[in-house]
Amino acid sequence: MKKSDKIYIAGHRGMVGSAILRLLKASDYQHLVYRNSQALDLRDSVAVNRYFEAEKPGYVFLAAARVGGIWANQNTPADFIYDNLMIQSNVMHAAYRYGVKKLLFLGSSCIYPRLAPQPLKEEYLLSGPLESSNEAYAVAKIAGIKMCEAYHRQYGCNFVSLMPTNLYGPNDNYDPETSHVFPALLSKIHRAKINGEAKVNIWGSGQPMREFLHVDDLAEACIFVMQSKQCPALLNVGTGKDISILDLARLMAGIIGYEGDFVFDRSKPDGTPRKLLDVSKINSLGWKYKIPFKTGMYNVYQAIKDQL
Ligand code: GFB
Repeated sequence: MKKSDKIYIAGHRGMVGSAILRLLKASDYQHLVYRNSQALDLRDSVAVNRYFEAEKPGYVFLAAARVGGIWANQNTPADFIYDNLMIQSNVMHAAYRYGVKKLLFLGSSCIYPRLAPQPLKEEYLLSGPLESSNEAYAVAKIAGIKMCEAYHRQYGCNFVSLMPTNLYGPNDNYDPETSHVFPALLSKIHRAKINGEAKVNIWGSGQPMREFLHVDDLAEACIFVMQSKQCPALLNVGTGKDISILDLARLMAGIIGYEGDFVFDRSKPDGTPRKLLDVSKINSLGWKYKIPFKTGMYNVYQAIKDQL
């Protein structure tokens, strides 16, 4: 991928897409194209093909998706499976039809079986039942991975899939109902401090383990993989370290300066007990995360606290 190549970032306003766009601009890629969802609804195959016919990008970062935390996934599974299947299928098929040189598809660590051995290796895909709370999203993303492989096998398309762990960073979703745990707890603990509340509500038991990667590290991994001549069809990307939800809350409280207690709302789901990624494959290719968790968390909080 040269600086002068035309690069399409699908989902450029989302947390991942905007991080990729930021890094491409900072790295002096001069021919970046993108459209917001009002101008181009990626669920509309006619509109997507018209866009590809007009733009004919050389490279595509497929970061457009319907995403959300455990509660959104559990309550709106039809939206998650429909939107994600439509978006990814339209973009991949148009990328094939209009001769895209390479496409990078973004999935998620929830594609792996609920109780697969940890850390999760790429080869564990489809080796067991999925976590029920986000099965619709996971099945859509697994279909995307298989579509990349099928288009490679039948048409020789250079389509690869990257599976990030839980993410945090700029441009996250802070809605209390639909957000992921990182922004949700950061917001709840901040507000508890400001309002002098004695307790903060943690959904579930606080025992599940989660791994968190800064989205700027993910953006670097995406460009690294796009530039790689030979890379596996499916690659995990993460830090290889995880933390319990309770310890995450305690770490956040330390950074925010909150000294209250935590209470557990067991009416909310825990989801997968653990989903630590094995990142040895991408590490062996030469990419490793850089942003230490506590530093990343501190920087995110400083940037967002006045808006919480
Ligand atoms: O990040 P999260 O919503 O999704 O929840 P997953 C992670 C854990 O944090 C769960 C707990 O055990 C939640 O019960 N948690 C505690 C909270 N307090 C809160 C809170 O206030 N809000 C939220 N949201 N969680 C997602 C998938 O699973 O992982 C997505 O549903 C995607 O599809 C994403 O794959 C990466 O980590 O469980």
